[in-house]
Order: sequence, then structure tokens, then C-alpha cells
Amino acid sequence: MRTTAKAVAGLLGLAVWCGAAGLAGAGTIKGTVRFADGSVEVKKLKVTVDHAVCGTTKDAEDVVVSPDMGLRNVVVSLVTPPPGAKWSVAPPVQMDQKQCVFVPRVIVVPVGGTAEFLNNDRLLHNLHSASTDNPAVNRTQPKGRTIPIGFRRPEIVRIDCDLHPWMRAWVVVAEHPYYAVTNERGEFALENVPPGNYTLQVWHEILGALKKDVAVTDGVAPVTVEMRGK
Ligand SMILES: [Cu+2]
Repeated sequence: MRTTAKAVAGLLGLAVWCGAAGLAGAGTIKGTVRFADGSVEVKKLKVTVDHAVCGTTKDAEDVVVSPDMGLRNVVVSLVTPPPGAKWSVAPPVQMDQKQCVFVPRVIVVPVGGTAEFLNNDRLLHNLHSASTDNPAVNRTQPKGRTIPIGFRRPEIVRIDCDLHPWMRAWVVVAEHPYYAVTNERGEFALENVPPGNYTLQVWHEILGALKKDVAVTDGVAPVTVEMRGK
């Protein structure tokens, strides 16, 4: 269990945001998001170009579940953060492009923060955002180049690479620090939550969004969220 908690904390990497708050008597919302709609068949996406670097097929990563149906890459946040929630200065959040896949697929960037896009592949990629509230981005990205992009307004921004149509990623521009992304087991944790009643906003790129109420005391508030196909 301890290992699990550590893994969750490591994956989220968001502690820096709310670390300064250090709220006395605060609790942790710790949960799992599960896919509750039968099995998931992993689609194989055909690679049509750049086989030397990209390979010949890619697993579709739009719906990723663990053997016990934990759902990965779900964004869980508080609809209403605790009053006075403050962010420390957050470092840029990085997203790499490796063997023609965005890694990680989903990142959380604070409003006013920066995402650094890397390209570790030996070829050209492209960054094409489908943003509406933030300025749209459409840039080529040579190998080895880091491209920093700032996000000023809260929005979930889809990112594609026009050169490799199977490549997709998401930047979640967050208004407050109480955001988490589920790991490969579908687990997440929101720490430093003062006691009270909250509503979780749960979002997945294919399965959509839902809300879930949770009560927090000064300990761990466990929660299980089930998502179904649309
Ligand atoms: Cu690409």
C-alpha cells in the first residue's frame, strides 16, 4: 500500500503546487477510476510513414485500462477548491515525443504556466493545438528542439501532430492546484483538502465527464468512480 501511495504521488508530481498550503487537519481524497462497461479491445493503429523511428503499428491510447479495469489518463479535480487555495511557483510541465507518441498523453498545467514540448525522436514532429480560449498553436518541431508554450486560460486543449495522424495528447489548463491524473492502475490522490463536502469533476477524453460527491475529514477519503462508454 505504501508503494502504491508513493507511486501515485510520484506520478502526479503536483505536490509542489499546494505544498506551501500545508493545511492543518487536511485530508486526502484517494481513489480509483474504473471502466465499468465490459472489456476494452486495444485498437492497433497503422503507422503509414517514418517506420524506422515510429515502428509499424501503435496501440491506441485513447482508452487504457489495467487488468482490473483501472482507467488511465482520467483527470480528476475539485469543482470548487477550498477557499484560499494557493499555488507555489510551478516549474514548466514537460511533454515529450518518443517513437512518435506523446509522453505523457495527459498533462496538467496551471493557468499562466508553461508546457515544454520536447522531441527526442530523430525526425520532424508538429504541434497542432485545437484550443479556443488559448491562442492556437501550429508549429513544426525539429528533432532535439524544446518548444515552450504558455497557457493563460483554463481549457482542455487537444494536441495533435499533423505529420503522424495517430499522435494525440491533452493539456489540461487548471485554475487551481486540486487536479490529478490517474496512473496506469486508475489511481489518483488529491492532497491537502480541508474537511468538508466536495464534488469531483471527472473527465476522460473518450468517455466524457461526470461528477461525484465526496466528504473529507482529516484522514483519507476513499472514493471509487465508475465510467462507462458513451
Ligand atoms: Cu509526429
